[in-house]
Amino acid sequence: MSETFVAASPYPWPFDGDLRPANTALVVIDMQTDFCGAGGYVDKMGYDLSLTRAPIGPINTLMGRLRTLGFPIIHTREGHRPDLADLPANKRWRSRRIGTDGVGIGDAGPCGRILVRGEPGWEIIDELAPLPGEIVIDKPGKGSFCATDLELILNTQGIRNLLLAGITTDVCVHTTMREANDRGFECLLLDDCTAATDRGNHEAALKMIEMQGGVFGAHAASAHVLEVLR
Ligand code: C5J
Repeated sequence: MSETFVAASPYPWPFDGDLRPANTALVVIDMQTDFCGAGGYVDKMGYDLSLTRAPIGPINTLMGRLRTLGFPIIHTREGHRPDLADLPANKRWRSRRIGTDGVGIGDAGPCGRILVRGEPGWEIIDELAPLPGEIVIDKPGKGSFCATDLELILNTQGIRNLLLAGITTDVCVHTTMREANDRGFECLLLDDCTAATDRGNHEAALKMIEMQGGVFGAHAASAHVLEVLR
């Protein structure tokens, strides 16, 4: 078997050089209007949308190349049932503390009810819309494994390596990376294909990965992935 390694930190990734479309998926996390669109949840909370929109271009480029090469693309959406039966009271309460109007998850906002499945704000943005046949995981939490069938799907498809993109680096992407790492998946978080609502948090989230020899996996710029896929 020929080995392929991405120039990553803190180690060339994946650990064993076994990087193929049959065992590697791109996971694009929560690129929804609520997290990066005008009038969505993050916008309403008053954060700088240019931060969470920055990964759109790099994800598009990488996703296009990976699709051409036959790598599976998996998308996730954070959201709750319209009856809010899966929305913990503390999550809702905390979300209502941000901003001045007391509006939080489950309440009506400019893009419909915030983080509620089926609402305009919950949709994945047009620029990164899933293609027919691509897997979309609906998750009620921050991690992509909690209360979803993601692990079953990855194991059934023989996928062991995960390229992680999306928003936000410090919350849903990191939680997913940690959950995946504990399940034995080999993770690479993509620096320019992820972003947080705070630049320092993004940088800190990258630095955390480098501890203990790569405590949750590794991270790299998407250019380094594109280099080895040529
Ligand atoms: C958050 C996410 N931050 N996708 N969700 O609430 O990171």
